[in-house]
Amino acid sequence: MGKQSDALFQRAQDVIPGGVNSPVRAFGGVGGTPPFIELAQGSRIFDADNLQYIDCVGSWGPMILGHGHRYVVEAVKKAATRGFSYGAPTAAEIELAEMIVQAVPSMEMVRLVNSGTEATMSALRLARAATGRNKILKFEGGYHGHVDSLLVKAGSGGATFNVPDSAGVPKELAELTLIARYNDLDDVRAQMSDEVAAIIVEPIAGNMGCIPPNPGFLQGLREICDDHASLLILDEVMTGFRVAYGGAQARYDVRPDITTLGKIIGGGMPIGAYGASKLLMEYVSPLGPMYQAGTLSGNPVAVAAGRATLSVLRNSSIYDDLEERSAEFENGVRAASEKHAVPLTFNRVGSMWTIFFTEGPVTDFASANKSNREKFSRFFHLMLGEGVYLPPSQLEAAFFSAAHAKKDILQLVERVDRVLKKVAWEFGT
Ligand code: HOZ
Repeated sequence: MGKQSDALFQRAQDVIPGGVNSPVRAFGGVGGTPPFIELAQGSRIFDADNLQYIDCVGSWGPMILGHGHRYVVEAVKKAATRGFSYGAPTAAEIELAEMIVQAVPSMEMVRLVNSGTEATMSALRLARAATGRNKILKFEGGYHGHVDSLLVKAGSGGATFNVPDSAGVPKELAELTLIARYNDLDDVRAQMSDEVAAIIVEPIAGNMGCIPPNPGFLQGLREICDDHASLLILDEVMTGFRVAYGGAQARYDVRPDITTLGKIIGGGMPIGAYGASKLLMEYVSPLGPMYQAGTLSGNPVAVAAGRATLSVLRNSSIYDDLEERSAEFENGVRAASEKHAVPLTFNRVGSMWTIFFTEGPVTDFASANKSNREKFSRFFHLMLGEGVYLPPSQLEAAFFSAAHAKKDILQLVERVDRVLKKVAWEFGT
């Protein structure tokens, strides 16, 4: 890495655990020093050494319009001049809530929170409050933020660093979390009982790399929940407004009981939301007995960025353009993999994707884990050297934005081709 990033990483490690404020970005999954970012614009990010990268992380998904979109920046500037935080209601938060319920019909009412973690934590509490049950079911390799009940067989950093079950979670609480294999309805049926408050699932897994649901998987979960009078929570923190304006539930035509959303509804600013039918949301305080609160919830600056982002997304052909460019990239990667005889699996839904270093197919956590991590790390660092910023773990999803122009895709394909040639040479085929 450049001299400045190296020095910053050294300095950071004295005062911040691992030098980072969120584990995956410490590069523990690939080794080396993370670039310290100073600026992001469009499809590019720039580090402290003034090195430029094509950004395929996009703040882990929300930057769907690219960095520094003019309209969003203007909205943020205007909101900031009116005050950063009031801890009181505003008209703008009603407008954002209205945009969300119009886009996602299963969310008749929505509560804004400050992160995806807060959204999933609150969704679980709501499911437990409404059903009077304590158990929940999640999937191995599924990650829903750092909620105690959900740091059991978790993906993302937990899986990357081999700590899928976090220390500090009381055993008695972890025991209430049942685990099933993603894309395996028989396993879900075997685990389910009438004691389960809810199944929580990423409709497209994004935290064990990108893994699409098998045809019928989400519908099957809906049926199993109905059979047991349990609730279905779709965690759309990554997929909401990303794979379609109405999220994965619109794309796959499945109606959850509760939905969680994340930073994309704030254009990348700290925000999240959970929502459901009016009947369920009436459990939430001050209407009902389930307590959940937050001074920064509905923060006016984040809400302004969110409204601006959603209004650009709503009135555009962005999803078609993203599909076209992402498919072009996928084809380029597949061709390079064949040309250099490097076996890999390219999983993609719209603009969300992962290149797994295994022949695949990759359909669940076990198959994602068959990837050759050493090869992935080498690929990652060679790509970084080529000016491409990928998620620094085999078990994370990458994202394109509307700012990734055709020429960016062409450059990416050329760079992947060069890098796979080196990988083939170094590792053999
Ligand atoms: N757990 C996040 C990705 N799935 C990473 C968050 C971050 O490091 O910012």
